[in-house]
Amino acid sequence: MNKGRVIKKFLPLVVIILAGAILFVSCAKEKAPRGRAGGASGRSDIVEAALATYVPPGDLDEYYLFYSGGHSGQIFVAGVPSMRHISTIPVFTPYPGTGYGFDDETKAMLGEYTWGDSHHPGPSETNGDYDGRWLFINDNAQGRIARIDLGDFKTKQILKVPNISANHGSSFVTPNTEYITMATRMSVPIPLGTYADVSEYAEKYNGIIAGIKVADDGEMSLGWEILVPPFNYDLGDAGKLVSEGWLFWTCYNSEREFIEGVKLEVTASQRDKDFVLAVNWRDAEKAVKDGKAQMIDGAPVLMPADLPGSIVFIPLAKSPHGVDVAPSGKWIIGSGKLSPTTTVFNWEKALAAIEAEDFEAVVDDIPVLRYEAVMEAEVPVGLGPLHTQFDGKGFAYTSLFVESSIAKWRVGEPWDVVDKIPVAYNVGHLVTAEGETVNPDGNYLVSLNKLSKGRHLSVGPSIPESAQLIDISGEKMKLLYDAFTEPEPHYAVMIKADKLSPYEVYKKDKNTNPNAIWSDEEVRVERNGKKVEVWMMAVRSFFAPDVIRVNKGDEVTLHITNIEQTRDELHGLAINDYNINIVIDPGETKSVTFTANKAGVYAFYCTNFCSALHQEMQGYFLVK
Ligand code: K7E
Ligand code: CUA
Repeated sequence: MNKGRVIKKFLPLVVIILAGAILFVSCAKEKAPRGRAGGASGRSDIVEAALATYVPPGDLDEYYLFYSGGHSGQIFVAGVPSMRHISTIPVFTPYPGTGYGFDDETKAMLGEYTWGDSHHPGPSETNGDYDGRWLFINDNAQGRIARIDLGDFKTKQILKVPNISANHGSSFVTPNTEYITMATRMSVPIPLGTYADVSEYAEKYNGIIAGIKVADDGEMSLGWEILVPPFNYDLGDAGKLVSEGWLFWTCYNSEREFIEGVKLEVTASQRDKDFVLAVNWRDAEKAVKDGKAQMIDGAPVLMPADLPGSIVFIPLAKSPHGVDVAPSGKWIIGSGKLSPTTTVFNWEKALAAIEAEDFEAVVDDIPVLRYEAVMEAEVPVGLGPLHTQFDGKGFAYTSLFVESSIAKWRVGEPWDVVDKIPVAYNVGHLVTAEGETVNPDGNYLVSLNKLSKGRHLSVGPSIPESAQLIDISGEKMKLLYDAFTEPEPHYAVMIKADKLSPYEVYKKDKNTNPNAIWSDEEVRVERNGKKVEVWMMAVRSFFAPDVIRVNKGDEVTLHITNIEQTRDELHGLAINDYNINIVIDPGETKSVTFTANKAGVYAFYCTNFCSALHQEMQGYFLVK
């Protein structure tokens, strides 16, 4: 065949391909509707998924996704549906990128610890809906809870609570942010610091559950604690609507054993059922007010006997993990890691059973509701159910760790599984858009997987965690996107972007820091014996003063104000070889105190690239 003939023969085909390509490009410009099967529109699932997650340059995502950072002690912020990582909020861990843990204030907040294990972000709520004010998060290692202000995305408070050992069943927030949960995951002798051998586990070890009170300005304080049997209190949730006023925790190891050398995974799986613990927080609050609590290590601690009718166990199979309250508040959904079903409890029936004292047993003064009296359904979701979320359309989504998939099931008769999707791999938590509010959005689900097994470029043996975005707007779930984060997200929350209105600079007139300065005239150095205090200013592109003279052994405090009122004009202050790294946002004032323990000449400079002459933003710290 000569060339001419080949062209003639294939020309029609080339025209068709070109026309197809043009059509595709013009289609691609429209945002693909979510939840349509690829087949119907003639596009492949991959193209559909790409269009559904594509957020064009300059456009913004529809939701914030706040991932807990696990033992990195941080929170990661991403956008949905793009899944792009936008920011990291340091909480329990110093973070040089924002200077967190380097200035006096954040250093004091972190105290003696340089890490935490953040598991469950809990957004503040008004009438059961996210209100965009704060985000709370627990430390599973140190019995702490933190508050992040969603105005500036910064950690404002870290509260350490006495008697709590490993705060895992936290931070679950009541519908009007009255209380946040805390609970002991690993029972120990109370108060902390008491010695008793593990051979005395059943008699001398205890769990504690706690209610953390939140003031109108977000300030957290300990409301009450309750001494509970030495089980492992695991996940929690706050009741709403029908179950408003109640808090729930799952627990395992109701065998109350810790036998040295005998695996807990064996001893804690002997009983067919463990429990969900339910507590009425208003009654606990009242009991403390009525003087029923005893002070243990500075904390008001109630005994279950102080709370008749206000604390109950509900039996749940088997080695429970997640407990999740449905949007109506009527259904309390508990999942046992070793059970092939997830269990739905009817809270109206539970209230009636409490009223009628319809108990099957009493454990350490805590009545146990009769399973048959309160159980509404056992939904055969599949193997290893952990956590459940909701879509606002009458369906629930349960993560199946063992089966490595997510089950979608009907909340209501006939309580059947309607869809399943495999995930890669071994999902822990999952989150739907505003999925634990009274009013879930549906739309998207993120599967927080424990293993990623090579679905990304290899980075050696220490690998990232995987999160998969799934479209839940249609009948069938559809996988859209694989994203990765540093270790190790447990739970995440997805909040509609327009619920938040972060500010972009600290307004000068709102800066109440007594050490703030705004002009050259206020720049000064004061010496008082061996104490040197410097009021310093940073602005494009210089520091004032640009030379600081001290003597070896002086205690130096620098108060530095970034006087910029322009968005994105951050400055940093690093003093070389002195481990000083402060980042000051526009309009912000920070202080850092240290001892000038090395003589010599040390340069300081601005770490944030702030202007064309950013490199010139430097000075000298002279130590005689
Ligand atoms: Cu990883 Cu909520 Cu701490 Cu389940 S927990 S997976
Ligand atoms: Cu200021 Cu660079």
